[in-house]
Amino acid sequence: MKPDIVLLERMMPPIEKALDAAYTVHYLPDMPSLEAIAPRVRAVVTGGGTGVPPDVMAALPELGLIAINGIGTDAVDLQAARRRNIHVTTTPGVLTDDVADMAIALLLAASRGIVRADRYVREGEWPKGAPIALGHRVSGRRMGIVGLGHVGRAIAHRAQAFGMQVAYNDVREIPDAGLAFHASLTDLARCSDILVVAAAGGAGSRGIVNEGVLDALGSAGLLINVARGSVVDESALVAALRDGRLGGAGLDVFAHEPDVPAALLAMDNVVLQPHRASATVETRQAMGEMVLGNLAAFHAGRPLLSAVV
Ligand code: 8YV
Repeated sequence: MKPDIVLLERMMPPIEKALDAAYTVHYLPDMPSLEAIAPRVRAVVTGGGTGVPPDVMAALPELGLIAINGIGTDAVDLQAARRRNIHVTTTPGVLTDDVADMAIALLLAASRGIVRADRYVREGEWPKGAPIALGHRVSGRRMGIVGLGHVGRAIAHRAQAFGMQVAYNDVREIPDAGLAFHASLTDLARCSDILVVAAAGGAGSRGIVNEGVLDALGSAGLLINVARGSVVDESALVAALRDGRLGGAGLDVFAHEPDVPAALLAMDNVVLQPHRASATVETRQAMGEMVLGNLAAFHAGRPLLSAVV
């Protein structure tokens, strides 16, 4: 008999096909209750942003594995997992480049007005000779990176190739980083034209990009977020953009996904993405294979491929 697993977030079709071949998959949003299957479920699969709601974790007494299709663990109660001897796995390494690419895509799109200009062409404004605002140069500008993990470093590498000056803030200085370190996030923002959020979500980073940081970035500054909406005080961000205290933003993540503040939808100095930084065929395939590998190892009693708990 195939083991039962609970799926909390859809995956790409070939991965779901492989899941279906090996497991009886219960897609949580389609289920009225977990009660009937709960005693048989030893593993759940979820996304980094979705995580596992506490009531779902509590409803599965035999749970032994939470396989995250992503690197963020902030939406899973890791302490509860440790207490209950539940393993938690992620998909490290394979999505770093795509997330860094998304940061650069948002940076270019917001700086050069790519989305606005696309609309200008589609809406027939070009032949009319309607005025369109100039963009801003990216090369030579100063980028501040919030969180210099794997993704932060990959963003730094790309920004340097664009001739940007890169500095960073993290909980502590990273000796071999080769980049200017600012112990204060406000100082980093003051010394940056563009602030890129690449820090892990969770209690330690909640709201660290606050009103003071946004004001330090200033009215010509640009905020890019490819990490977690929770790292930025979203109300302060909306207010700063509305009041012209911040120049623009490129956002892939939000505080209450999939809800995006209505005020942002009306701003054309803001570029919005629906949490898609790792959403390429190649990366989602590689992530899905890691999830499949972790599930198979767990059910066979072999060592897990990429356990964080
Ligand atoms: C994914 C993410 O979009 O890695 C993460 O933590 O949030 C993203 O890469 C997500 O995990 C898939 O839902």
